[in-house]
Amino acid sequence: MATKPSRGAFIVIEGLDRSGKSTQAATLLERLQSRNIPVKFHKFPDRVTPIGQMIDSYLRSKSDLDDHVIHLLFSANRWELAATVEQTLNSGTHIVCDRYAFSGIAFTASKPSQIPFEWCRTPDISLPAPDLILYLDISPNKAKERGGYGEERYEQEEMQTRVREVYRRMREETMAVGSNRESENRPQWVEIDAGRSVEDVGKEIWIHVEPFVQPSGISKPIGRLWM
Ligand code: 2DT
Ligand code: MG
Repeated sequence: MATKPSRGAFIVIEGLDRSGKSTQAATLLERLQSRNIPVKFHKFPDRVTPIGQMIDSYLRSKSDLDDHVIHLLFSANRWELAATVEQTLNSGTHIVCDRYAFSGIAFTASKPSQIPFEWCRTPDISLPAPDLILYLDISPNKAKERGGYGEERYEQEEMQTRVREVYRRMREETMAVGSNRESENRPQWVEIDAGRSVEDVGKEIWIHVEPFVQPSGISKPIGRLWM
């Protein structure tokens, strides 16, 4: 019988709209479940909670909010699930999460209002940190070719181009923060070329995920964002 992992792995999928996050999250979930590996799925924004409903209304342009306010709501939407995330991981169940704090920073910092990067980062400080960030990289041009963007806020090429720049910066900063510390405490940021076929991207994702979901589990404590 497989021994219970000391804790589950926290795996986040990030990327531009139309980069294939949801498809790949579903594929990964299936892969894990078919191997009887315990896993739970989260997606941010979680549009179901009262805060999530405000976010949903904003994204569908049914309401307008100050850029700072909506940023704080996105962060609060993660904080309302933070305790659950920790409990799930500590119970030995892995988490696959479609978007997290990195989306929060990338999108707000890309707005014309030019809110400082550091301000954007602050509300998410000390949230449970992922062990692995799978960043699905695609050019906004190529993403657009995939049947076009939807009707929601932010789904325009110009915005997506700026968002990609901020993701690049975060990738560097995530590495830099980690480099001052024990390498085993560093969240791993992996960039995946998402312009390829669903199968190829899925295969590469699995190569990166497999070491994190071994029966021996993860022995290091759950990290905190940017600490
Ligand atoms: P989906 O298309 O994945 O439902 O996302 N966003 C998301 C933010 O601006 N801040 C955040 O903190 C998060 C999690 C990205 C809806 C949009 O919301 C953006 C796209
Ligand atoms: Mg979207």
